[in-house]
Amino acid sequence: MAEFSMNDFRLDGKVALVTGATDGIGFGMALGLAKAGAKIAFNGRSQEKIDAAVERYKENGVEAKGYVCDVTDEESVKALVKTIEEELGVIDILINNAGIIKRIPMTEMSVEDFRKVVDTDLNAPFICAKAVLPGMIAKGHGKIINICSMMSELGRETVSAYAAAKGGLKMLTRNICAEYGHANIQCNGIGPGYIATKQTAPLREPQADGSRHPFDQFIIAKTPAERWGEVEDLMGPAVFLASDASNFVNGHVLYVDGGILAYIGKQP
Ligand code: NAP
Ligand code: GCO
Repeated sequence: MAEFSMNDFRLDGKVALVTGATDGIGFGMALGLAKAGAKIAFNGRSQEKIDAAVERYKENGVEAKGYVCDVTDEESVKALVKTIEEELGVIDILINNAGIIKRIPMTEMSVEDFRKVVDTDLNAPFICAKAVLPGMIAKGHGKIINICSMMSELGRETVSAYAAAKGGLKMLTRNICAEYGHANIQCNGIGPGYIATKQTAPLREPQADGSRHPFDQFIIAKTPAERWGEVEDLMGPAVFLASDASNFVNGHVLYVDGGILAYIGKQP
């Protein structure tokens, strides 16, 4: 029997691409992977944000390589993967993190807006996974982590496109596992609960009288941990799913939600 070692959690020498890691959850997970030894490549849509992020990585002791690339554009993603292979090496770990949300009641939502969300949150993870898989197959191993959501399991008012995309991403995760598990590729999801980032800032905005936003109060009441998650809460789970310690974990979505999915919520 192979011996277990804490080194199985290390990522020394591994090349990781974290999409949309100029800020928020992606930035936090990329820092986590770097602390475990991985070389970090990340992308975003503007040079300005990339430059600012590279500086923030440096302040945290990480030499990350940032690239301008819109993940919805297949040619741009193919070029990104080629450049990373030349500059850092073949990608061992892909985290499909880039994502957007539009909170619009379904009957008022344009088809264009619906498509834009699905394009970023579902089609782009397909494009990125498709681009890295050949290199991973040739190398004999690979880790793909798709950032899912509470909305991979639950619905709520105004987020039809996001829920459709994140539910689809859960199934894309299982399908990549089913199709490429034989090639020693593990594809898992992380389903963050409600995490304090730019994306959820409007849901935490204090009211004019200084009181907490009703949605903020609702999330505290719905989360057994009684708090919003922080990006740091995603670091350990990301390292685990990127490492050899999870080599027989495949097609799974790890919910990192302070217990939301286990709880019916507090009586008002
Ligand atoms: P965020 O702070 O808004 O960050 C999203 C990132 O995605 C940005 O850094 C943005 O980079 C990038 N991005 C968006 N569209 C892109 C595109 N077309 N190409 C390249 N990059 C793109 O949001 P977050 O809260 O950290 O969310 C990160 C991921 O976690 C998303 O998939 C989100 O759905 C998911 N999630 C969030 C929560 C939460 O509570 N916050 C919970 C569950 C799941 P640029 O602006 O630099 O392009
Ligand atoms: C919303 C939120 C969520 C979170 C997250 C939950 O409007 O309900 O933005 O969708 O961002 O994905 O896990």
